[in-house]
Amino acid sequence: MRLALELAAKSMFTTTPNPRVGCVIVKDNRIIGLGHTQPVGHAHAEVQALNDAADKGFDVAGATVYVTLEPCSHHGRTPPCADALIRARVARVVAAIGDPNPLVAGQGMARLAAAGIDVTLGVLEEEAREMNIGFFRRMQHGRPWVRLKTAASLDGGTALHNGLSQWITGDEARADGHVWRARACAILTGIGTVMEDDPQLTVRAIDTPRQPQRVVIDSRLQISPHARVLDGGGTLIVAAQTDAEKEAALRALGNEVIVLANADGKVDLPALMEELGRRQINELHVEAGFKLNGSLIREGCVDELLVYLAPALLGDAQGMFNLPPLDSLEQKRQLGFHDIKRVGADLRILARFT
Ligand code: AOF
Ligand code: ZN
Repeated sequence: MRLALELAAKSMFTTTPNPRVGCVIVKDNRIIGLGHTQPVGHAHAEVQALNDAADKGFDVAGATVYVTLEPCSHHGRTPPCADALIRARVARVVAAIGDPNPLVAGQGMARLAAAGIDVTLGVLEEEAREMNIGFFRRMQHGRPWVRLKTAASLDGGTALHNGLSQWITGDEARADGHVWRARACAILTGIGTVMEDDPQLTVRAIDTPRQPQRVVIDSRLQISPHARVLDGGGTLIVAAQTDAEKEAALRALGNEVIVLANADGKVDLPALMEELGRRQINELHVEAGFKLNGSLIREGCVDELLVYLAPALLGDAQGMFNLPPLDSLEQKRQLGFHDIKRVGADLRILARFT
């Protein structure tokens, strides 16, 4: 199963909106087939592994199949993996975790068991869930897993009081940040960052076969048609009020505009998360300024902070999150450290809201 998880990681940047799954087929104490999920519409991990074994001339009848997600039982863009395993007459299927997709949800294992195959569920379950944390979140809650990335000095500063912000963290941290961008289904920022930094919001520091969907929160449709985040089109702009002329101009450039307003006339952030869930966004990567960061946290739209901390002090500087002052410690937002790693000269912290 550990090997199957390593195979699943090979599809980290490519399978969205499908989960990343790995599969290992073993017979007579030999590994005879390996597979991992192909891009959407193509083979699932199990079918890849069955084909791999067949290509190498092995007969999989009587073999044991280790797979990091319950085999599917439905006809989606591809036929059910459970049926392929039954046809191949494997003896045993060990799955790390059940598929939360309501179209599957236990039926894959049930179908295998009904065909007389020995089934085991729940091996390295936590690791398997982590591999597809966004897919699980979307299937179970209809929203993406939201990871908010920021970089700051050791004293939490992101920009000088005069607004000047340059690279605080080093090259390694920047490249590492692009790995997190690459695995996300979508990258979100705000109009403030677009106007100040003119970011492209693409993955450039590492090789990737797929660019995430770009999303800009722009309540009053202030975005310039020349903003680099619109390069090549395909960007989703989320406004709180309509402006037919501006919308038409943005659409003519191949972008999409939607209006999602709350009672305060701002973009309704929780509604946006639901909308992104409907659009099959599993992992949402946020790189925004301290105001939007604060609003997303206040509205309960953030699951995880990805913070790069540089060993430097900026003094009286802009913080990472615009949050209101508290009167008592009981009101503090509690997180737990999920992972801490040194990246180049900097620290990378993954912290989750509890
Ligand atoms: C598996 N093995 O490797 C993956 C699975 O439209 P389809 O046919 O590609 O089906 C997509 C669904 O299949 C997806 O939502 C999830 O439930 C399951 N993914 N299942 O047996 C795999 N990636
Ligand atoms: Zn399948």
